[in-house]
Amino acid sequence: MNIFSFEFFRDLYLGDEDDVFWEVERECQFFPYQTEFQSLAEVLSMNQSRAEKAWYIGWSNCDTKIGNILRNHYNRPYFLPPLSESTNIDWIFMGKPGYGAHMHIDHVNNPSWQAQIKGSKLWTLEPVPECYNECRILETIVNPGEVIVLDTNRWYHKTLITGNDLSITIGSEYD
Ligand SMILES: O=C(O)CCC(=O)C(=O)O
Repeated sequence: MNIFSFEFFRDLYLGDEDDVFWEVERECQFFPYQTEFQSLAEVLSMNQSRAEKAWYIGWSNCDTKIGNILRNHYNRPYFLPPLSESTNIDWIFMGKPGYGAHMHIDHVNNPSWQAQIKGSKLWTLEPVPECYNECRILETIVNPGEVIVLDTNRWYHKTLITGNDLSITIGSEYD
């Protein structure tokens, strides 16, 4: 929690190894949500006046070298079974209070965990239509140091950054 910051990711991706970053740009998924950004590079190199306006983005790291550096800083969440394996792709979400991801459902292989590193994030979870009579909408705020575990294939979900701080989360699918 003391290491991951906007500056950490900026230096990691935009450092002097252009080839690493190019691979990230080519291969990795990038979610601009409601911003105009077309790439992670644009986000990490935005100027001060842009940084003060609204933004919320996410990306999956698919670069092995960067993945190894990230994983020097965290382990599998302690409450997952020892045989559970996280995929080697990290998901990172970052942005400012008042913004977040729209309501959606995923089509990924596994459930995922997501650790809140900085800032606080309100999650709203809606059951699939088949469960409307049995299941209710859930809301929870995830604070720094907390981890949410969720099957994003089964629960519609949206997020909203609350409080005053930039939100940074990192997570992975696991089986
Ligand atoms: O963390 C967020 O704001 C959105 C995460 C999300 O939508 C997802 O993992 O599918």
